[in-house]
Amino acid sequence: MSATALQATEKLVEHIEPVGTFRDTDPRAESPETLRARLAEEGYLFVRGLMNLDGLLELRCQILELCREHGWLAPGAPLMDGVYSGIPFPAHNTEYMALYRKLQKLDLFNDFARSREIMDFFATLLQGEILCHPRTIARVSFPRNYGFTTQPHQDFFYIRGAAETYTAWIPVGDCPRELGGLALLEGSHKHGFLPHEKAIGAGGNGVRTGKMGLRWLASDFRAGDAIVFHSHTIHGALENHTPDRLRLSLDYRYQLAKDDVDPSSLKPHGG
Ligand SMILES: O=C(O)CCC(=O)C(=O)O
Repeated sequence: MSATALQATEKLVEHIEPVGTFRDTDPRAESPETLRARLAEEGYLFVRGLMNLDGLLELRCQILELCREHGWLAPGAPLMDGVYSGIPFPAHNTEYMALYRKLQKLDLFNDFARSREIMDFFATLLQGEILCHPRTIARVSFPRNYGFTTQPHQDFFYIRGAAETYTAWIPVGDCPRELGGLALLEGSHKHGFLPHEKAIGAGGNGVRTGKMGLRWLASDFRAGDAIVFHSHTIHGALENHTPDRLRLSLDYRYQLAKDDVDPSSLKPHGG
């Protein structure tokens, strides 16, 4: 969809323009109390090198093999570069979902959500037994497919249950800003759960943020980095401005096992 066509739609369309970068968090050098206080104050933790790199790259390889099988990769380009073939964007409900169902069955995609590094991280942060939601999500975002860019929203809109549920957004590979990484609205978790309206893009719902007076933040992610944020933290995706690269990413969710959980979080994503 062109920029002009996007403006003409009745649905919410915001072009996120970050004005600052994330503050780095290092759980090896900072105490759990410091991390908890930062999460409460800023609504997120940007953790460099949290994930196991070998596992992450193996997962990238497996997802890209599926993309190749479905004709999404440029023939002849190195697999791990994730270069788009340039075919018309796959129709969401048919072609995209046909690949996505296979992706969801990858053992590594599901096991990676419960890998030791991230479970230990949350157990230390939240001080208790952790439930990792079985509703694991992966995304393949296409270059310049602007009409499908995730709009600003709060994950609580989708997950309900305990507000103290946290998303870990993890790019499956390096993700510089031009590849369309995650951005979030600094301090927005303090505004509570806000009304959502119909929006373009993944998920199809969003929050209007223009009048909130808060700053959008984003950074370049390296493979292994993760950003963890509260279910009320408003976030969205930057546009993938690259000419030909696929952006692969994961959304995994975590909470204390003793807290309320909505049954939908226990079912697979996408039905
Ligand atoms: O990756 C995206 O486009 C959006 C991710 C997201 O909204 C989330 O992690 O909750």
